[in-house]
Amino acid sequence: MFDKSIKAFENANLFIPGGVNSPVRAFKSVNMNPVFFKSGKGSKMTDIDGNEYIDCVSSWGPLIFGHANEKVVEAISVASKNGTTYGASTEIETLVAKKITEMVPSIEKVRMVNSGTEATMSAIRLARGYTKKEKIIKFAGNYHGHGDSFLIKAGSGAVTLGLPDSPGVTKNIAKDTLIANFNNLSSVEQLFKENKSEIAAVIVEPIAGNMGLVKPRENFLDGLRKLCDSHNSLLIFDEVMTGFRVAKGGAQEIYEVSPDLTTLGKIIGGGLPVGAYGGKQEIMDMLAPNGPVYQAGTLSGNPLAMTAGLTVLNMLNQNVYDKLEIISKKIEDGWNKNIIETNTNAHIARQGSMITLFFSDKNEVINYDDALNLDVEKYAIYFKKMLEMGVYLPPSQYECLFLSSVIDEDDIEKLIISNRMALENIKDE
Ligand code: KE4
Repeated sequence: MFDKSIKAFENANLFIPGGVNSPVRAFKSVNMNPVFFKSGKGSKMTDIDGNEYIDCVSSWGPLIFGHANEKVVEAISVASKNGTTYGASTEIETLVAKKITEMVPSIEKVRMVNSGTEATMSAIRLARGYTKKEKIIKFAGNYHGHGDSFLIKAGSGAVTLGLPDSPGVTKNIAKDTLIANFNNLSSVEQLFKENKSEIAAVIVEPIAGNMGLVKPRENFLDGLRKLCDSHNSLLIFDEVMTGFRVAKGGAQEIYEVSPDLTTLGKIIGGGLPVGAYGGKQEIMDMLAPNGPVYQAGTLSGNPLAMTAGLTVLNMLNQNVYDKLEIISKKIEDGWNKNIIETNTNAHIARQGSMITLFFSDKNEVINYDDALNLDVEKYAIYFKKMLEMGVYLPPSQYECLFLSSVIDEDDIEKLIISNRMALENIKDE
């Protein structure tokens, strides 16, 4: 079933560290060789052995309209005939920036970069420059990309591989990153008390997606807002995954809490490399060339990526989110029924089209400690069974599914039947 992928992985390992350009793709935590893909169309992906899968990862979020969406492909091919990059300004950058400010009211100005990591790294530098303070608070299990300041108790691929604190991050950097517990306001209050006026910013995934999906508890985000206001620190919402995914205005629209800065990525690139950070004009205007905080990028605002991103953003309307909700709810309900009827120790967390099926004795995961107690071995068996039945899930229990709007009724039926068979199979293991 995977002969060509196995060969391709051997070959990749000759030239690429770990055979991959991003660790989670190595399938290490699901104890199997990674699958190599050759094409995608709509809700399907095909690997180099010719196996077809329903894609439940959507490239970790960007592909909200599925693979090779006609409008996106057409827009990119037209744009590419005029060239691929100029290293100089283009009007489409302004159109994307304007669109983002219209969709996310807390963003008055926005700067484009090339990845979510660049967005979060730049946002905390800006916060430090603006507040003239040096420390930041992040949350155990949150992942904000691979910037040095964030690789402390990081989620996603870091926790997946058991590397939440990476070598290479100096003590001097690490000392300025304070760790709080997600959904635990008193852990944040305590850090503010111990570090008085030294905290530049609190950065949080408003809906955590890198320890599996963990929603904020009542008043958690509002409590962070109040703490930042009373200590003259900035609140940064890392919406690289949730932005334009869970609602047009992201998590901040759903939970009605306005951050000072927001980081974005994934969907705004329409499948091409894009990140962005934005917020209050007064803060953003601290950035060079007007202000003293420096940040730059050769391909930032690249015209192809902007074209793909704007095409996707222009297609996002309430009907899309309503459709995603119907699709996601049907899958959640079908899987919950299977969990009950197979008497499996598992439960589902969902926010819109972001879903995680947790293998756990507990009936909810609310923080990193809960996440560390998940049955990752059972998840690995489940992942493999679903893969063999033609369903592509995130190769880690510490990630989310990202469903696309092109998942149809046949896909839904197959996702529910496959889940049932995989859960029954696990019982027999
Ligand atoms: P990138 O640098 O990978 O574009 O974005 C970093 C990032 C920042 N903030 C949040 C909340 C994120 O989830 C991410 C990256 N997401 C992971 C998936 N959980 C990327 C997958 C990977 O590392 O290959």
